[in-house]
Amino acid sequence: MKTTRRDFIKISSLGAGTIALGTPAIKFLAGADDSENKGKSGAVTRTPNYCEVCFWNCAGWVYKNEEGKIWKIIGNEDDPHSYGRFCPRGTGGVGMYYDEDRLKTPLMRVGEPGNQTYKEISWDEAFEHIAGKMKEIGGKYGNESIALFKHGSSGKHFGKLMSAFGSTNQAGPAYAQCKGPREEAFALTFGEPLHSPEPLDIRDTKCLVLIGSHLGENMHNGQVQEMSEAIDKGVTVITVDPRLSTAASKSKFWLPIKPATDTALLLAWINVIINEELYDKEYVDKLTIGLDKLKDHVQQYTPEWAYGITTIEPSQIRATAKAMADASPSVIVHPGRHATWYGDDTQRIRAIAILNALLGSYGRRGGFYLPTKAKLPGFPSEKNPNPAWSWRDIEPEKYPFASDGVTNLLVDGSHPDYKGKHSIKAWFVIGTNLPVSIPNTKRTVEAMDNQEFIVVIDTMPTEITGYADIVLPECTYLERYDDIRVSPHREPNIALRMPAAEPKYESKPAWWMAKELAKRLGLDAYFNFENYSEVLDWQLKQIGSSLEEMKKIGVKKFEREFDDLYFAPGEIPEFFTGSGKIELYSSELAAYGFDPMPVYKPLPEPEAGFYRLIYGRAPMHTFSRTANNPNLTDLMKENSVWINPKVAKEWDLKNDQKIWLKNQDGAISSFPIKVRVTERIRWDSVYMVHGFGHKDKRLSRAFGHGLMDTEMITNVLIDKESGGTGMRSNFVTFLTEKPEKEVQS
Ligand SMILES: Nc1nc2c(c(=O)[nH]1)N[C@H]1C(S)=C(S)[C@@H](COP(=O)(O)OP(=O)(O)OC[C@H]3O[C@@H](n4cnc5c(=O)[nH]c(N)nc54)[C@H](O)[C@@H]3O)O[C@H]1N2
Ligand SMILES: Nc1nc2c(c(=O)[nH]1)N[C@H]1C(S)=C(S)[C@@H](COP(=O)(O)OP(=O)(O)OC[C@H]3O[C@@H](n4cnc5c(=O)[nH]c(N)nc54)[C@H](O)[C@@H]3O)O[C@H]1N2
Ligand code: SF4
Ligand SMILES: [Mo]
Repeated sequence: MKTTRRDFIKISSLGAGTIALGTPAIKFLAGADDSENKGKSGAVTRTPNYCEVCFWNCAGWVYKNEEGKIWKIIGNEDDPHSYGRFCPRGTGGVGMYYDEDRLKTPLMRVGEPGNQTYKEISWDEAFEHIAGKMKEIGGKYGNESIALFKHGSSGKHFGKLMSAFGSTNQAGPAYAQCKGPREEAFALTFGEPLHSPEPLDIRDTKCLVLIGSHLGENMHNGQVQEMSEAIDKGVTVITVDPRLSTAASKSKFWLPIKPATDTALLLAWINVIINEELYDKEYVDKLTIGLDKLKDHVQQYTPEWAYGITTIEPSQIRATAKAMADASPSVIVHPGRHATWYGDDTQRIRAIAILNALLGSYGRRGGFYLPTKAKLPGFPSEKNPNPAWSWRDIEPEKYPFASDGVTNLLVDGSHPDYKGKHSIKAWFVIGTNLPVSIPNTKRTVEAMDNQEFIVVIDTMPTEITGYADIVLPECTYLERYDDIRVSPHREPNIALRMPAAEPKYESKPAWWMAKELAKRLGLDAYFNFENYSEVLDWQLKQIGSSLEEMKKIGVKKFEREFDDLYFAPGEIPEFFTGSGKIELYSSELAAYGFDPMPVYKPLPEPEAGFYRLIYGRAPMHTFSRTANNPNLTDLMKENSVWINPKVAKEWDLKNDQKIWLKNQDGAISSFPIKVRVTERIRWDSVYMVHGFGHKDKRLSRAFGHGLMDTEMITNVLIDKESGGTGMRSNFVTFLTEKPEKEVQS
């Protein structure tokens, strides 16, 4: 039966469990339908914004009703990230604004560190105290000893403040807990990382290979919509996943691989494509380097060899290799995004990059297009001082290919067991819930306990705020200006975020906090504006627009400067690699003592009675940030643990039964989780959605609902090239009785 876009979208929402479709406020991928506004009085107003519920940053319109209350958010039709439609989380962003559990005032810890009692203080007191501490700690150990952990738009404002203060010890989970290894693997192969949104020409592809990138549950909007379009046009989807994901259920081929063995499958595919001469000869000949070496290298990796490792039949491996080659060059072996799986992640994604190179998909229609972006000049400001050292110096030999701050390296430099010269003594944390986003929470907490001072800037009382000496309440993205969104895409485009309402309670935007702190640190010159709108207006005017114009249109697209969305026929481009070619064999990796071509290395297996813990996304939630959102908890209030019927039978587990989990290191979950017995998961693994099982009681809807996967992730396999933290190396067993354990909040 032919699948239509409508089916795909419907199924992707049903596949993930219990959600009520059609509630007026939240529709799945709600369109930019304005009809509800027709006939209303002129008092209905709309302001442009781009969504912060996830980092796809879709641009949309925030509507206020006749009473001036924020009422709904819909997509902006000119926006290439959303194509005018929002996902349930984006629509539900309204709930973030109305959440009555929000942080409301600045808070200061009362009493000893570790004591979680806070008193309300004024903004003035907060800034005086923080600036005093920064000067004191900076004076004792150097300004570099103050680190910044950040994620999201508001992190950038504190990034500016810290750089002006003299610390480039800045990092976010979007690198070492997410796409770090992928970025380095693509940079090593093609000379450039992929960035976000990834330049995948999904709408024109003929074959899409998803290797644990579960589009449909991973709701990266533009990609999901382009995939739906491709499905309408009859694309061949090949999904490699130990779980029958939504995408797998829509695929021509589902390869239910044994987890942790993907590199073996990728190498076998490379073997078939080279040996059966299925690769794009002209492209490989002219644009790449190292084919002969690669050919020799993969002779050992036959489909028959891979079968014993991956459990995927050789005939399936050959058939899928053929399907990719038939579609070449309009084929995408999806690079994934959350790439930190098994500690061999740069190498695994190098295999993906190599496969794309052999298929000639990079720079070709239906493969990877060549993105472009608007050139928005920075607001004039003082030059930053040169710090004496930075995150790389914490462990100079480690992670030579890391091109961005490594969060876990900052944790290492903050930990009491650190013996080097470059200790971290204080943390600023903005927009990231570190105890749940960085694996091995115990170590993160030890590092925090070892700090002289911690400031957390958040919108909600999530776990991280409990470790702060000072908590600063940020207003939501619906109540503030932030930087213009400038992202790479098929055409240059920009989007505006502006406040739709005044900040609720005493919350404030991060740009204002950074500016106020700068004032008290004598760094005013770096923040020489009164309101952030001045910065935006100045920048926009440099590129022929203005704040006034952007307030009306929200998104502006520009012409592409050159007609170079794809390589021209016969063109031999130069790549930013050492050789100027696409490197099938990487001399750079070899020079640093790493495998120049990917090698399969077996990983530890679970003991009897234990199952590999794998995790992923649900369409209606983002990480841990939405678990308390009233609109989204209505759609899904807790996660469940997927268990294969064979295993459930052995353990006598029933659907909806509540169980606790224990991992290989004896870590026991704080809360129980409901069992979901399903054929959709292999017998050797269990699966859950990340982001539930909150431990802070101030999150009234999220506290104690479901289980936090991070609690079970104590064994971390670090990618030696990039520093990415592999998190899928943990094994759990089931406890059917409530364990003796105190739950702390
Ligand atoms: N176990 C496990 N760990 C993971 C993952 C996983 O799947 N499982 N996924 C990894 C991936 S891919 C990523 S990208 C990271 C994500 O890591 P994080 O971005 O740390 O994820 P969240 O859990 O959503 O935490 C976001 C925090 O920012 C706050 N926040 C939200 N909006 C704002 C705002 O506008 N201003 C401010 N100041 N704060 C705000 C939220 O309240 C919350 O405390 O996690 C990584 N870690
Ligand atoms: N709704 C929603 N969408 C999101 C987010 C969100 O929080 N919510 N977060 C966004 C962010 S920042 C990121 S990084 C992306 C992450 O999303 P992706 O990069 O697309 O996916 P992952 O989370 O790595 O992959 C999860 C899938 O990998 C499968 N898997 C587990 N182990 C293995 C294995 O060994 N081999 C293979 N082949 N598959 C395996 C799981 O069964 C699951 O289906 O999602 C983005 N989109
Ligand atoms: S994909 Fe959804 S949550 Fe993410 S930015 Fe777009 S609308 Fe917001
Ligand atoms: Mo991510």
